[in-house]
Amino acid sequence: MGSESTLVLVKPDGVNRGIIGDVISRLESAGLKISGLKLLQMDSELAGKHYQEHKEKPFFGSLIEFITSSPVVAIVISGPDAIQKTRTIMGSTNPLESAPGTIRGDLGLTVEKNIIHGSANSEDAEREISLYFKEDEIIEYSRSIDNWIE
Ligand code: 3AN
Repeated sequence: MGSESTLVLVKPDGVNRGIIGDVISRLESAGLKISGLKLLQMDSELAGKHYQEHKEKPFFGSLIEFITSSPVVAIVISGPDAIQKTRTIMGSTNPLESAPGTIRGDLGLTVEKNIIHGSANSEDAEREISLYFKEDEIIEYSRSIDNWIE
C-alpha cells in the first residue's frame, strides 16, 4: 500500500496523565512519521464537527464535555497503511477489550478515557485532518529510515 495520512488526537486524559510522549513514541517506533503536530484547546463547535457521526448517540454530550475539558494534542501521522496501522496500535474502543501492547490496552481506563483518537478510514482521515490543520501546517519530508519502512 502507498503512503497515507491519518489524524490522531491525544485526548485530555492522555495530556493530563503526562503520557503524550509515550503515545507518540509508540507510533514513531512502529515506523510512522509525524507530518503535523499541535497542542490545542477544542471548543464545542470543533468537537461537534469532529464527532458529527455520534450526534444522535446518548453519550454525545459527555463526549463533547470530555474532549473540550483540557487541551489535546493533534497529530498528522503518515506512512504506509498509516490509518490501519494506527488503529492497530491504538487497540479497540473499550480498553477492557484492547489487547495488551496496544495504547488503550496498556494505558486506557474506560471507553471515554481511552487516551487516543485515530481516524477510522480514509474519508474520515481527510475530513478530520482538515478540521485541525491548514495545508501549510502539514510538512512532507523524507527520513533516511524511510528506506527501511516503505
Ligand atoms: P473509536 O475511537 O475506537 O473509533 P468510536 O468512533 O466508536 O470509537 O467512538 C468515538 C469515541 O466515542 C470513542 N473513542 C469513545 O471516547 C466514545 N465512545 C464510544 N462509545 C462510547 C460509549 N458507549 N460510551 C461513552 N463513550 C463512548
